[in-house]
Amino acid sequence: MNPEHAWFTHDRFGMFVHWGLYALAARHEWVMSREQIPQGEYDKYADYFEADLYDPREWAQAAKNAGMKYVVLTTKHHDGFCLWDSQLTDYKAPKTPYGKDAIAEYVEAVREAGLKVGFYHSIIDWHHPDFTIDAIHPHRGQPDVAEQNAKKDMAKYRTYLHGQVRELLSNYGQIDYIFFDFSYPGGRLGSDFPGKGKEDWDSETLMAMVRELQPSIIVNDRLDLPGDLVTPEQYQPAGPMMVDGKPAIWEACQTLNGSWGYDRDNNDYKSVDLLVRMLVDGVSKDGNLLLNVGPTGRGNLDPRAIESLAGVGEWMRLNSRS
Ligand code: FUL
Repeated sequence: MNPEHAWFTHDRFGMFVHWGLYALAARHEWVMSREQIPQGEYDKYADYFEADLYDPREWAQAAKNAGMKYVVLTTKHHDGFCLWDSQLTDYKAPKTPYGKDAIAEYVEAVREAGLKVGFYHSIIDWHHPDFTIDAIHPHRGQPDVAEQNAKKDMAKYRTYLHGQVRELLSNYGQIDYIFFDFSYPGGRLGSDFPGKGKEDWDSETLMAMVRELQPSIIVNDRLDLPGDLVTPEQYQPAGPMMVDGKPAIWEACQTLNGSWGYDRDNNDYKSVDLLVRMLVDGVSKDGNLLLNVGPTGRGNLDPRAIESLAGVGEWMRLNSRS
């Protein structure tokens, strides 16, 4: 293990934050794909992105009170909307009524709270004009998909992807962790789910750039390349995880209620008891827990999430190590 990554297995517990335009729809971060919402319609959410209750200091405080030691925020999810002031697109928070670079504020607040700073970054992008329409793309049902795809050039998207990651890892000081997403089931050629894979992202070059820009960063395993850790999603592994027969660093990512993005009418919250058990279960198997919150479209944490985190915090105050 890289000794610079020792903090990660020591700290064990982090906060995942899924926040973007989908929070305004308030019914899951995949809403655009699930409901096959055309781009023109989905764009309207950007006109209402005011984020008037966005205060990343409150997020950081809630994380800290829960005993979490790092935070990982979506810079861009699959819908392609960027929370930072990217020079490579206008589809970004600074061009909404909110008008600012939300990532700059986030990084400052999290660092100030003494927590490690992480980014989640989607390598798929349903907004980019050169990103081909595939089986999960919101436009998959359109009658002229083949004609549209014939005009798209994934090489241009790749340049955009690399350029944006360069911005994120150059302009905000030290970034401790990056969670790339998404790995298509079956990779690029999975027969019942033709997707995309490391050739589409040029993952080797991307990974080399990440290491060059941020030598201490921890990178996950979703570029279709081995990373520094493995990331079981919404399940607890049966025991310590292994890769190629060797013990691996791993982190389960889990939701509070089954949705990553804000899902207003979903009351299916895990109990505090279950959340604590998941954390203990993971740590006992030498793993981390990255527990998600999905702030509302206005940027605040839902009271139900605050209550869950506070409950875990109570247990942590009596039982955690520093
Ligand atoms: C998945 C994504 O598709 C989900 O929306 C979420 O971001 C989860 C952490 O990773 O692959």
